[in-house]
Amino acid sequence: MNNKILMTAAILVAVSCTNKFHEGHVTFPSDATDEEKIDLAVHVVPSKRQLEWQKLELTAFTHFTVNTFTGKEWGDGTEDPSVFNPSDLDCRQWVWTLKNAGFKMVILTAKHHDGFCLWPTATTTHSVASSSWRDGRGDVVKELREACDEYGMKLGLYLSPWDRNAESYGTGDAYNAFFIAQLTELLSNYGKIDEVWFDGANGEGPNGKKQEYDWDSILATVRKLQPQAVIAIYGDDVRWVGNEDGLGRETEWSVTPLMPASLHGADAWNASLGIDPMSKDLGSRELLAKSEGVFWYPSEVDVSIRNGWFYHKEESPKDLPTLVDIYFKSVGRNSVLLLNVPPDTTGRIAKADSLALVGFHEQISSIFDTPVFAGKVKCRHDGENYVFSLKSKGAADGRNVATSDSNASDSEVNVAMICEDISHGQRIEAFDIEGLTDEGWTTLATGTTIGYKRLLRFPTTTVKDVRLIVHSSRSKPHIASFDLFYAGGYPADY
Ligand code: FUL
Repeated sequence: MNNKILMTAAILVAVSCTNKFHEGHVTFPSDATDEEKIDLAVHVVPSKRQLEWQKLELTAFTHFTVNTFTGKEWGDGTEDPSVFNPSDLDCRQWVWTLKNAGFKMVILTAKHHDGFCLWPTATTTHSVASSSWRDGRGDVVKELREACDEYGMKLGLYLSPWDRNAESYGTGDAYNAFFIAQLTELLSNYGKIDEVWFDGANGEGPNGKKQEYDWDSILATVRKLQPQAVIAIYGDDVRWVGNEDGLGRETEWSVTPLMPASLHGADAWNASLGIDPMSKDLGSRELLAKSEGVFWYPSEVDVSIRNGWFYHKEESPKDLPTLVDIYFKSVGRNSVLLLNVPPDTTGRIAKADSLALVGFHEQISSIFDTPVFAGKVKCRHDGENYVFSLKSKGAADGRNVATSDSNASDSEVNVAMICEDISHGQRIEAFDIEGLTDEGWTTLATGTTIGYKRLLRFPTTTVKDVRLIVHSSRSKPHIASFDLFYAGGYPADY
């Protein structure tokens, strides 16, 4: 081989190294420079199941158990199973209501901290089989499964690791075997499960002992039985956003040095970086420089439509502006929204909650169904910034566009939606949205991260054209879409 060929081969290797994508996580070489760390972080991409999950955008929780009937938020495990007696359980009504409100998955609390199981498990008598509901022959998980199949809804399951009823809780191996047996039943007998939710809330057992979980075996059970399911919170696919208020961060990185708590050494790793799921900064360049690796660990925003996670008749659903605000601050901040809609004591979603969901869906649809500006994006580099403008009229995906010729007339806009193509990782760090007004190009909104989806609201402005200026990106940005909308007078105060 002559020198020229050798050099070409070396360049090809170098190029293919920087272009190599890492699914899920990457460990930095010990001698990596800060720049090399950034470059590696850019090439961390979601796994297939993480990507599918991210696209759902709207997912729902249904918190339902003995607490629904006792009025508690955390049962203590001493509840008499006979208190569980919904008079008119109707999972079809749950799924129909959620489906019509735009939700793509429903996650049921198959077992909450009180240990009561909503399916007739062989692992304990503390379940629906001991309740008076349907003479002990009912199975909520099965009924929900059937309703999901009927309406084309994905199903996820919440199984609380903390169990205040199980005698073995806190003993280590015995409880791990019990927990894995429950998980095995749920993941073997109820068809395709797309998300498994392991709550971070954990307390001591009745004997005062803290349970040492065998997370390796627990996660391996999910991977073996339902490989397409994402594992949330105590899992390495989906990260708790860090609050229960419906708030994603203004700067929300899906690629982060935060090590999922279920992985070995996570406590020490995260402590050495001074971070936890609630930290404000989970992805800055400074943090990457201190870290030895990064994870694709995207944020899920869990919040309840009411104050409590369980139904309490004295509580009411959040009002429409609050729900729409939550949408903008979760889905619109690079997160999946997991909105809890708790069934009531009849076993149905209460009318007030259904109406709140109808209003929410109508408002979101009225804003986003008809973009004012949309189309294929054209990118150029002006020597300093990447500038994206809209190449053609009409939305790339065939939706109607309110202004058929964006150059022909002035149009009012007050909402922007930008999406990065995250199959190339997450890259953008700072951007402006500009509109062409009678005074020339004017800044409409400013932001930091984009990720899967970023929504911004700004005062209504009349513009002839729009463009996105990316001031800072970790590598060449890949914009999947850039659309502008007019939300009536709705977000006028932002
Ligand atoms: C928390 C739990 O303690 C709450 O009861 C609820 O299930 C929420 C989603 O997670 O950690």
